[in-house]
Amino acid sequence: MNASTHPLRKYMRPHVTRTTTCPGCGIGTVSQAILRAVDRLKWDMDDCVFVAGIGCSAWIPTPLYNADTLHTTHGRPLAFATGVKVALPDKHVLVVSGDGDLSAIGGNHLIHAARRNIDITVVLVNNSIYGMTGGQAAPTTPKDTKTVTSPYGFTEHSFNLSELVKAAGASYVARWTTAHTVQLSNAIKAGMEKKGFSFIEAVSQCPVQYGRASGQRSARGMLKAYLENSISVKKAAKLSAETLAGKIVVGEFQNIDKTEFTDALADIRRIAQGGG
Ligand SMILES: Cc1ncc(C[n+]2csc(CCOP(=O)(O)OP(=O)(O)O)c2C)c(N)n1
Ligand code: SF4
Ligand SMILES: [Mg+2]
Repeated sequence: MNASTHPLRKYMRPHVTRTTTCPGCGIGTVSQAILRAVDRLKWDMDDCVFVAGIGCSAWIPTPLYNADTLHTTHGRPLAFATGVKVALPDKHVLVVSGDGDLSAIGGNHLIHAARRNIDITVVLVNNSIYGMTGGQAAPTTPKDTKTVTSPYGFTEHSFNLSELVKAAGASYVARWTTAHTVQLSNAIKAGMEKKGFSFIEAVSQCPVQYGRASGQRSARGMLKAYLENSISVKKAAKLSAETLAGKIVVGEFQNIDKTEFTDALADIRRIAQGGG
C-alpha cells in the first residue's frame, strides 16, 4: 500500500479499479460508510458474509468488497442471508440492497426477518425508485411523483420503512441520509454491534432516475435538500403528520434487547437432543 492509497482500499477486491454507478450517485457514500464501520470494529472481512439482491444498490458488496458475497435473486437476499446465518451463526451476516428489492418484491422477507429478530444487519439504500431498471415507481416513491410507470403521478401512499421494520420487531432501526456521512456510518456500526436484527435505512440520491422523476437532477441539490429537510426522531415525535410531510425523520428509531433467532434455535436443538 503506497502513501496515496485510501485507508479502506484494503477491504476492496484488488481487481476493482472503478465504480459502475452513475456520476453523483449516493451508492459510493453508502459503500464507504459500511467499510468505515467494519474498519472501526476491526472486523476481519473473512468473518463477514455480504448478501445482496438485484439493483444498483445490490452492486455494493459484489464486486467491491473483498469478502464472501452472495449476489442473489431479486427480493430474496434476506432468505439467503437467513440460511447463511442459521448454518454459520458465528459469521457476521450483512444484507446490502435497494428499497425496491427489500421492500417491494422482498417485503415479506423483510418483515419476517425483523419479527424473528435474526442477527443480520441490513443496510437498505433508499433512493425512492427502481434505479437500475429505468425509474419505475417503488413502494417508497412519494405520492404524486411522475415516473415512467406513473406518468400522471403515482397514486399510492409510500412506506415509512424504518417505522415498518420497527413495528415488525427489529432490535435496532436507524435512518440517515448520504448527507449525514458520519451519523450513517455510526448507525451502521451500532447495528453491526447489536445482537439481533438491525436495519439501517440510508436515504440516498439517484440523480439519474429519481432525478428525472423529481425534476432535481443535481446530486449536490439533492444532498442540500436532505440536510434542509431532515428532522431528528426526537423533534419529530412532537409534531403532527401534516407538519412532517416532506420531512426526512433521521436518527435511531429503535434500540432494544430481545431474544435472537439463532440463539433460540440452539436452545431448541439442545432440548430436542435431551439436554433439557
Ligand atoms: C423476479 C424479478 N422481477 C423483476 C426484476 C427486475 N428488477 C431488477 S432490479 C429491480 C428494481 C431494483 O430497485 P431497487 O431495489 O430500489 O434498487 P436500485 O436500482 O434503485 O438501487 C427490478 C424491478 C428482476 N430482476 N427479477
Ligand atoms: S441509476 Fe440511480 S441508483 Fe443507479 S447508479 Fe445511476 S444514479 Fe445510482
Ligand atoms: Mg431503489
